[in-house]
Amino acid sequence: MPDPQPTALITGITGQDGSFLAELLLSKGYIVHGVVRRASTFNTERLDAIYADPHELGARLYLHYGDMADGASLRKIVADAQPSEIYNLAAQSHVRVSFDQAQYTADVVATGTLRLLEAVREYAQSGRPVRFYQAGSSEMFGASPPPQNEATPFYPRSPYAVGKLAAHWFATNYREAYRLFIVNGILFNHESERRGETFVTRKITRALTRIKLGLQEKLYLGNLDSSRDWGYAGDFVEAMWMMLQQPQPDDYVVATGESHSVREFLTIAADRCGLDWKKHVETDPRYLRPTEVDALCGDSSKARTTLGWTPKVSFAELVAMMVDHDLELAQQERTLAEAGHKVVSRGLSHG
Ligand code: NAP
Ligand code: G4F
Repeated sequence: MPDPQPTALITGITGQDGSFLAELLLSKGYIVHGVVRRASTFNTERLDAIYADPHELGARLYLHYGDMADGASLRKIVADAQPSEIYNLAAQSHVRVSFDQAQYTADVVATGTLRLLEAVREYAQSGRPVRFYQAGSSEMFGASPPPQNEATPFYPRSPYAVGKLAAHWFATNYREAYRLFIVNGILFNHESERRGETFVTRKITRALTRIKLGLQEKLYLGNLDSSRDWGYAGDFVEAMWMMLQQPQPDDYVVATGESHSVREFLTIAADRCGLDWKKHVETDPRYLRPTEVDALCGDSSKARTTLGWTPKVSFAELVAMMVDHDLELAQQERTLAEAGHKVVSRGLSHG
């Protein structure tokens, strides 16, 4: 029997995927609760389009302060929200940063997931049926050569990837030990105009469009030879939802099946801007990783056959969408600069 008033709880709701997923679930009639960590600046920008004051009639989005490092807050939020579905998207999700903040990353990504699973185990004992999505990553395959699917051995290459693998096995163990409906999504890279600006795709589209409009001179990057299976975040959150609608919990790889190097991404983005990237890009070793994941290309046959999932946005469309969006942002920045406002330098970012 479908839940008459489906209610979802999303950790990481302020992130790229969290914002797309919240929009998707609201469009399907869900009540959506999200975990937001306290910050001294606003971190809910990606939710601006869907946020309504909870006092307003008909509001269906509720935000709660909490943190993956704080099990008590997670237990309280789960008990208050009474969700029928939980999507665990919260993470320190930057691979390069995970080498600098290894213990913190492990705590949030791995132990944080365990804290949430414990809260869910307690909640499930009250008799309320609940389904749980764990945001796994293709980084868990790491050094295993492509194509990667559900049967590919894991070989993580960063503290982030090791943390995600621990979370994957915590989720699997809780599924088996307590017969909970828990799925592991193993998602390959997915991007959008909402992607964080220190991930390579957005770093490139932000910088090239600013260079085009004279707001920046150089773009500093690391390894241009690695390749990734890049899809569109809007398509990928649909797969998350589909996984929780199945009769049985399982694990699924979600990917486009097409892989491109960072250099190729750079070339296509620069072409769209009418720039020759070789005149503007320099390498900086600070962006290299002590251990790199060279090649990712997913085989998502299982998700396509079982879930009926298929990506809609092509690689070329994704690059164009991101460039066009960032060109508009750069134009706004230039207008402000021409009106005498200070232009912020982005060259020192650590991503
Ligand atoms: P993202 O944009 O970096 O968002 C991460 C979210 O986690 C943000 O809402 C962030 O809050 C929150 N968060 C970080 N630390 C937290 C903590 N200690 N307690 C509570 N919340 C915390 O990541 P994304 O691209 O949307 O990815 C969503 C999930 O999928 C992540 O788990 C990521 O590792 C995984 N994943 C992503 C991809 C991809 O290509 N995008 C692929 C595979 C797996 P703030 O906004 O306050 O920072
Ligand atoms: O954009 P990236 O930082 O993404 P990465 O490491 O693939 O991780 C992303 O995807 C994972 C799924 O596979 C997620 F689990 C994870 O949370 C995150 O969303 O780097 C992509 C590639 C790497 O090979 C990196 O070495 O781009 C290369 N790169 C080259 N120069 C750079 C840069 N990456 C960044 N961030 N910044 C650079 O300047």
